[in-house]
Amino acid sequence: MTYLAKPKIHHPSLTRNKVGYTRRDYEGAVSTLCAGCGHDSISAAIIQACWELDIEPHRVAKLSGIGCSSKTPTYFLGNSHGFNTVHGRMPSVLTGANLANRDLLYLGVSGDGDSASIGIGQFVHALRRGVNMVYIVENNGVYGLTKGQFSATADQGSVSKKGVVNTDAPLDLVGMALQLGATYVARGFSGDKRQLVPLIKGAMQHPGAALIDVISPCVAFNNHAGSTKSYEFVRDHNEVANRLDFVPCRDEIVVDYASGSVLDVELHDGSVLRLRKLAATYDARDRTAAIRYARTAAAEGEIATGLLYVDPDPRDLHQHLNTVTTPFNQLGEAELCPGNAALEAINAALR
Ligand SMILES: Cc1ncc(C[n+]2csc(CCOP(=O)(O)OP(=O)(O)O)c2C)c(N)n1
Ligand code: SF4
Ligand SMILES: [Mg+2]
Repeated sequence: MTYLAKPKIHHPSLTRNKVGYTRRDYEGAVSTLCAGCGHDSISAAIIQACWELDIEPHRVAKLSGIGCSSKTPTYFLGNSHGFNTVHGRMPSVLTGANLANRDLLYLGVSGDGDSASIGIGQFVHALRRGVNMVYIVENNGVYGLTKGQFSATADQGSVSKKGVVNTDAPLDLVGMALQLGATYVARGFSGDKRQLVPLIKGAMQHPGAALIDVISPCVAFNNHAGSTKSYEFVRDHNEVANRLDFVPCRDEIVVDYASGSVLDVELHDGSVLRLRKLAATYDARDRTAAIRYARTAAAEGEIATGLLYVDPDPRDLHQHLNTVTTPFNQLGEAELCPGNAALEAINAALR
């Protein structure tokens, strides 16, 4: 209940991370979602990832749209910047904020309705522009907040709680992100925290457009027999491509299993994404192979999860536009207003 405030006092024995915060410092308000909603597990995974990565909460900007999923930023990172936008408009607000201040870590949280229905145009362009962000879609195949209508990610043939069969073809956000040029593409399951936390950590360290499509069952409207987004269905049809470990550059890199089954992807800052391959020949650095792998799994009725694609050397929107590195709020009047002569020169160049 939101009227029950969480106590602010911490037990002195709680473990602190390298920047001096306890795990509790990364929490938010008490969740008002239904008990058992997958979205709450994703919030817990985000809290865990930020604490383990020693991220200072005030360095994070969390943005969302409208929906049960988009409410969740209230329930984590209570000491971070937050912006709850209009339905489906999170990506453009995030893009603007990122262009104004590249020094923050941008976390976009959305739902399948928010991103794949009303916000599909925004989803598409933020990814193809390479906005440096972690974009998490909490995907339950329905509009949970408005009581369970099929969303655009609902599989063809899946059955609603009231027995209606979905006849429309689904949008596959992972397939789209791969095709659109996103440089970190993963799919997780809210019921598999062991897989999800490292996927989020890897995305947070990735300096480019990172999409994580997280299957997140809606226990109120889409967790019955006939749904392909229920806990039972996902557990039975989860085709795991790899297990990811994130090794920060400060930690020693130790190989603890057969090197043939391990792919180490070194990041710009010396950190390493260690992928223990479960699909033997799978190479997460091959975009075409990733598209093929995800499509083949889907055609066989399975859901491909894991880190499906990563570009170890990505470029982002700032590099594409050659923007100034200093955040706008640190620029002085002289830089922000170069004066009439400079404006005249620009206008003259356009005539
Ligand atoms: C412009 C506009 N149109 C429609 C709505 C109604 N609406 C609120 S949330 C929502 C869908 C949310 O679905 P999703 O993003 O999947 O979130 P979930 O609740 O399933 O987590 C809709 C259609 C709205 N708030 N604003
Ligand atoms: S309606 Fe569904 S998505 Fe919304 S809080 Fe309840 S279980 Fe979660
Ligand atoms: Mg939804």
